[in-house]
Amino acid sequence: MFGNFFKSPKDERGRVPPGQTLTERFPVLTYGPTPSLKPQEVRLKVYGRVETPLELSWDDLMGLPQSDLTADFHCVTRWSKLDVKWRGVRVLDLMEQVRLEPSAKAVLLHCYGGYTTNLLLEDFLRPENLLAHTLYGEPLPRDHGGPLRLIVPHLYAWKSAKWLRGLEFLDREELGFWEVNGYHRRGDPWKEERFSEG
Ligand SMILES: Nc1nc2c(c(=O)[nH]1)N[C@H]1C(S)=C(S)[C@@H](COP(=O)(O)O)O[C@H]1N2
Ligand SMILES: [Mo]
Repeated sequence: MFGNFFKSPKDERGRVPPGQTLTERFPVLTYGPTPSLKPQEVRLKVYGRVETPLELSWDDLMGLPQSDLTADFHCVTRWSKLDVKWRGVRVLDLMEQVRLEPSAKAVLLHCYGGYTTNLLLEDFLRPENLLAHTLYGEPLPRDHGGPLRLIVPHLYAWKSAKWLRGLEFLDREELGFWEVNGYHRRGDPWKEERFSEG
């Protein structure tokens, strides 16, 4: 509270995690191919440790409440971009449609193109997390993950899965693509959780 009292909203102090540099640009970071999907082709599957698996169409997603999010974006390759403006469906609004089994502890995010990344439920079920389809008021560009990507602002951006296709709920943590290849299982930029210790 007091920290913010003396700052203008755009003040950068205290917003750039250790080891990061600000950029005004919005670089594209993709490993592997960039899928090409029309919104009407997108299906979002919700499965695993859920009482009833779901498959949402684009129209289903657009029928859910729509929310705006302004959030800072931190890539583990050491660039950060402040105040990125997204619009989409909050994870918590989507999860109103989903009944998790009590054993559910984690989620593995699956993407068109084969990329995966993992989150614990406590990191996934946060009020700011968004399934984004709009960036600065325009349809989310394909190279930034359009038609649909996840945004998880409090962790490094490799957790913000582009071209999202599935949420697989699990009773234990299962590592995703970068996490298997040496990145940290959680990825908190304020703790510089860049790489796994192992
Ligand atoms: N499907 C998919 N999602 C992904 C990636 C990817 O290669 N494939 N890269 C991640 C990484 S490392 C970062 S930094 C952000 C980059 O998002 P941007 O390309 O919109 O800047 O997307 C993340 N989500
Ligand atoms: Mo990244």
